[in-house]
Amino acid sequence: VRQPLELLSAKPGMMTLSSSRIAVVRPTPVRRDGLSAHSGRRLSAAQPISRSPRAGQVSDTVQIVAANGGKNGASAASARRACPPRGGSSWPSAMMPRGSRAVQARADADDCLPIVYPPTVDTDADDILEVARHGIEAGPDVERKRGNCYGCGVSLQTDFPEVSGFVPPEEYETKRVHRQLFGQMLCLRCADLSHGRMVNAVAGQGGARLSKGLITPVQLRDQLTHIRERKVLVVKVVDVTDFHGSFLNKVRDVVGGNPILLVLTKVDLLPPGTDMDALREWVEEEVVGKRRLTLAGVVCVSGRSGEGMQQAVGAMFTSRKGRDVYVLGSANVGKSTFIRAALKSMREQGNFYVPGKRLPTASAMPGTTLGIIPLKAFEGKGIMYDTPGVFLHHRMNSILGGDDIKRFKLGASLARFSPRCRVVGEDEDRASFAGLSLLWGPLVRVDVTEASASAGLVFFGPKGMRVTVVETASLPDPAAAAAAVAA
Ligand SMILES: Nc1nc2c(ncn2[C@@H]2O[C@H](COP(=O)(O)OP(=O)(O)OP(=O)(O)O)[C@@H](O)[C@H]2O)c(=O)[nH]1
Ligand SMILES: [Mg+2]
Repeated sequence: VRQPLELLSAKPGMMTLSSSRIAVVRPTPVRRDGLSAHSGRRLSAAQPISRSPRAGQVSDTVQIVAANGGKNGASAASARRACPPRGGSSWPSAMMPRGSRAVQARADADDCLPIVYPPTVDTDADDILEVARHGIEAGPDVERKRGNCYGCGVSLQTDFPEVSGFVPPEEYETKRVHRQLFGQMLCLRCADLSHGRMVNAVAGQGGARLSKGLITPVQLRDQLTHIRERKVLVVKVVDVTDFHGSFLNKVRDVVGGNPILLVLTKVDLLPPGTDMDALREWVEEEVVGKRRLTLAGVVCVSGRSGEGMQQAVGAMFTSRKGRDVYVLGSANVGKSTFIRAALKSMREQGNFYVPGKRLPTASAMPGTTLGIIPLKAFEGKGIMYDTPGVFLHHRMNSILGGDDIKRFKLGASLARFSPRCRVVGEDEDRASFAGLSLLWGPLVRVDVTEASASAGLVFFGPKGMRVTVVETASLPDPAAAAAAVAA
């Protein structure tokens, strides 16, 4: 628990949090029919996701959906600055909640994660931010050879096994002799990633320092600059569990006037019973109504379960009108998985010219795809391109290293937590959440300064992160704690 938090969009229905500051939670009364008690307007699509924290209680509900997202880079910076170095179970005592032993014991007993735990950020905070914001050329050059890895698109090299694009020299030579350097070889990193290992290739990701062979976020993004000069269909992939955080607000700067088909993916992670029509309606309101972004369509899919893929493929065929298709979005949203599922769906519909093997690598490590990967997905000339994800430094999965992403199961289905107003270790509920703090795993702290007696809090997040209620007064003042760390 490093810093206070900020509630970024104090709208009823759905909110995303960044690692910044939350001061007051002001719940909006919700009528039983799902309309706002204030305006009578229909509430957001998130409304049907959770009706009330407890059966029969419908009013005054605040929902917080997903722990990642948000926009506040400055506070992410200070949060990182407040992090002790790796190996830091030696979290300074000033940062520990008073009575944290009791909390810890209870947490262990409940099989929770430790409540006070520094993410293992192995970095100098200023380095990461410089890289994330301005991009600094990555360390010593690695001489890369002709040919690309079909999994991640990076050009091949035969000298540094620990760097992306490595293939053994003998294998490279054989393929070169047979003129099979393009679309035929998988680099060692991709093989590792597809076996579940979290191998990073991007400077700044999880605090990785600039070093040999790491690619910078700017180098990745620069590969997208030609898209606005071409006439193409853009498939913009957004992670439904982190809608605002993964949205890429400046998409028009990247794609120019090209038509955009919006794909909301990972819908399998939403709680059962989520109303997809309401979700789509809410998204259209967010995107077309508020951001004035013209869209060719909105589809909700799961690249993992295949749900919605037929509609997505249909929408793509209708909207592309002979153009090539670029699939883009922020890092780790599920672009490569979407492409794999789209190609599978096309093959199932009898399009056997679509490749069935040597497909882009998908993995839980942000920065899996490092180069543009062309795929012959359409009969005739049409090409579908997988692209490197755009790194957004505020996203939780950019801040955390690969091991912690795995440990907190950030990509796992959203579990629902409806904590009672009961402080850990006490026998009775408090009158309201006012004056209490909710510790969501080791990553998020919500201090509630005002709340009515009937206000409940419902959290949707990774199963590995439990919610624990403590008194705010038992926690250190965040500013003082940060100062103590700095000292
Ligand atoms: N549950 C679920 N997980 C998904 C879905 N789509 C992708 N994932 C997971 O999300 C993670 C990232 O998927 P990728 O397809 O590699 O994402 P990407 O956008 O290509 O990532 P980069 O190449 O790093 O930018 C992987 O762990 C996938 O298994 C989905 O529809 N449902
Ligand atoms: Mg990818």
